[in-house]
Parts: sequence; structure tokens; C-alpha cells
Amino acid sequence: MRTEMMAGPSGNEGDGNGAGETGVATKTKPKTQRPPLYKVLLLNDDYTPMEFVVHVLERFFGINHAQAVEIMLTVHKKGVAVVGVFSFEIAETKVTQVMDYARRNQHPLQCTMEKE
Ligand code: TYC
Repeated sequence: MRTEMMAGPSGNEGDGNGAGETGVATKTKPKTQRPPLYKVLLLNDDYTPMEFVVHVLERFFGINHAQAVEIMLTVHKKGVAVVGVFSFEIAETKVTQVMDYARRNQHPLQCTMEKE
């Protein structure tokens, strides 16, 4: 919580009305609390088919086909990419869904999360 002070023309100091108000106005600014965010990362491997990764991005992250291909190729070339940023609970659910789906289809695809 930050305390801001006002003085002079915008405050109540020296207004010259002779009423004896000599203090300096202080204003407490309410700070809006935002929940911490988590990046969901997709990792490259040598075995998961490219089409499977594209499908995962469409199915679990609602990413359109063209963008899914782009992100998949980024992971393929760079080793990792952020596929989305979410609250802890949503990020955890995405990671679990992707890991379960990859395992059920016998692909070694890895999905993790980290605090932003
Ligand atoms: N490197 C994989 C291949 O050549 C494709 C791939 C892309 C795998 C992205 C995982 O997260 C991944 N078949």
C-alpha cells in the first residue's frame, strides 16, 4: 500500500482562509491485487509427431490451425515455447490434460508450467 501526499494548490495547505488548517492532506491509494500468472510451456522431443502437437494446441488451448503450426515449429526449432499464460489452477489443468493425452497416445510430449 502506497501513501501519497498532496501539498500546495491541490492540498489543503496554505489556502489562506485563516481557518487554522495547517496539516498536509494524505491520501491512501487502494492497490488492486492481481493473481499470480503462470506460463504453460511445451517442450520439444524427437518422437512426437508434428501433427499431434498441432492438434494438442488446437484442442486444449483453443489456438487456430495456422498459429498452432507456428507455435509447434517454434518448439521444434528452439526447444520450448510459451503456449499460454493462466492462473495457477487453469495452468495446472492444461498441463495435466496435455500430459494425460500425450501419454494415452504413447507420445513423450512434455508440458510444464512456471511462474511468470
Ligand atoms: N520434434 C518433433 C518432430 O520432429 C516435433 C515436435 C514439435 C515435438 C513440438 C514436440 O513440443 C513439440 N517430430
